[in-house]
Amino acid sequence: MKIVKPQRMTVDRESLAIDVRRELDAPARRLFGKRILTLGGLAMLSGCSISDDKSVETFLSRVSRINDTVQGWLFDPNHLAPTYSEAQITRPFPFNAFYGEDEAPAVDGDAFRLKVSGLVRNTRSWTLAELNALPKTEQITRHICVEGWSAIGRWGGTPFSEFLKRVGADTSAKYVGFKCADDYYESIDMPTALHSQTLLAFTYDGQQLPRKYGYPMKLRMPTKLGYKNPKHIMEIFVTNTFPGGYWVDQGYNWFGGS
Ligand SMILES: Nc1nc2c(c(=O)[nH]1)N[C@H]1C(S)=C(S)[C@@H](COP(=O)(O)O)O[C@H]1N2
Ligand SMILES: [Mo]
Repeated sequence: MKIVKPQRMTVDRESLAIDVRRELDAPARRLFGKRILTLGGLAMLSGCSISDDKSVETFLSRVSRINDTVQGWLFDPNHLAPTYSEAQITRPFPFNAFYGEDEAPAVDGDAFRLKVSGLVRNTRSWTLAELNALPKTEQITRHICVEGWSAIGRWGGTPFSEFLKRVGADTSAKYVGFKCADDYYESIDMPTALHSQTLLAFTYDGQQLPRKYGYPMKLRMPTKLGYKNPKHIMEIFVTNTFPGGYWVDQGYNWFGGS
C-alpha cells in the first residue's frame, strides 16, 4: 500500500480506497451498496480511525473480517461448485506450497496417528487403516490459487461431514482448525466443513495421495481458494476461538471463498 508521509502523517486516501476494494469482494460490495462503501462509513463500521499507517493496517484487517462475515452470510450450503469430466483434468496437476517440491514433508504412514481435539465427544486418534475404512466418494473439481493459476483435479476420500459425525463434533461450534506436518495451519467455518463437497481426501487421481499433494491426507474444498485446503493434516480440532491460518495471519482474507 502506498502511504504518503510528509511532516505530519496523512493517509493517501485514493490508494487506501483501492486496497479496501480489493479487501471487499464483489458480492460484499453489492450487498453493502455504494453509500456505506465510503471510507468513512467503513471506518465507522469497523470502529477504526484511519489517520496513520498503523491504524490503516488495523482498519484493513477489520475490513477483511467484515468481508468474512458477509461471505459467511452469503454462503449457500446447497450450492455446489462445478464438477468436470476425466478428460478435463489438468495434467500434470501443479504442486504448490510455501517451499519447493522436494521439501514436502515425508510422513510415515505406519506410525501416523491423526489427532482429534477440541469440541468433540471422541478425541481418540485415528490410524490410516481406520480412516481408509470410512465411506468413500470421488470428485473432479477446480482448484483456484490466488497466485493466478487454476487446475482441475480428481480427489477421493470421505465426506468431511461424515468424519465430523464419527468424532461427535459439536457442529454448532464456529470453526474447524487443522495442523499440518509442515508449519502450515488453517481453519474454516462450520457451514463449509459440513458442505457436501468438502472431502477429507486420501487419494489423487485414483492413487494414494502422493507426498507432494499432501500425504497422508488433505482437506479438499472446491468452494474455497487453494490456500484454504490444508495438505499433510496431522490434527483436526473444533473450536469457537478464531484459529487463523498460515496465509490469513499474513493478510489473506480468512473466508477465502472461490
Ligand atoms: N500443508 C500445506 N498445505 C497447503 C499449502 C502448504 O504450503 N502447506 N499450500 C496451499 C496452497 S497456497 C495451495 S495453492 C495448495 C496447493 O496444493 P497442490 O500442491 O495439491 O496443488 O495447497 C495449499 N495447502
Ligand atoms: Mo495457493
